Amino acid sequence: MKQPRVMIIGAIGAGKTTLTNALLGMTHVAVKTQAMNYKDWIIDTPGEYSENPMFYKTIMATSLEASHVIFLQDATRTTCIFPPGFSKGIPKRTLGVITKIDHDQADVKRSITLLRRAMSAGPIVLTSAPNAIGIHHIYPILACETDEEIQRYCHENSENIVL
Ligand SMILES: Nc1nc2c(ncn2[C@@H]2O[C@H](COP(=O)(O)OP(=O)(O)O)[C@@H](O)[C@H]2O)c(=O)[nH]1
Ligand SMILES: [Mg+2]
Repeated sequence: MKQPRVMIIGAIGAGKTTLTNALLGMTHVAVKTQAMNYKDWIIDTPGEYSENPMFYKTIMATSLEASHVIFLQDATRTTCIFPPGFSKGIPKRTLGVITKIDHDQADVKRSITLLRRAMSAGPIVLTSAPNAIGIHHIYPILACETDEEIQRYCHENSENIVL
């Protein structure tokens, strides 16, 4: 199995760094900072890159170094910062992650609708970092080699994953 290398994009405060740390803790790999936002097999991007269209080119260019791009959507947010169809400009496998589903203000259904506009294909995993919900499904999905494998995994774990 090839080690995935994933870039995480999303708004400021959406939970990118929290998710990065949870994923790295979970897979028991040493955290070695290779450059500013490179943490082992994860590229944790600043939220400004997703929020400011001036940085879209940087996102596109950096995605070339990754095998996958994770689109993060904060369940408490009423808007999605990515423009419609944004994932079409990124020639990599995409995975959606909804964060903060534990929050009082979370609206999971709304988040899925918002995220689908930006990310047309790929599964969406529902997560809560403090409650350790959903996060353990991310690595197995990234490790899948084919779309069929992804679909099988998602159907078997459909309580926290939407296809
Ligand atoms: N309730 C809740 N808070 C979260 C969750 N994930 C992240 N947070 C909080 O959201 C805030 C921003 O998280 P951070 O990872 O720094 O966001 P980033 O700017 O996208 O890197 C922090 O206070 C986190 O503790 C979650 O799943 N549930
Ligand atoms: Mg951060």
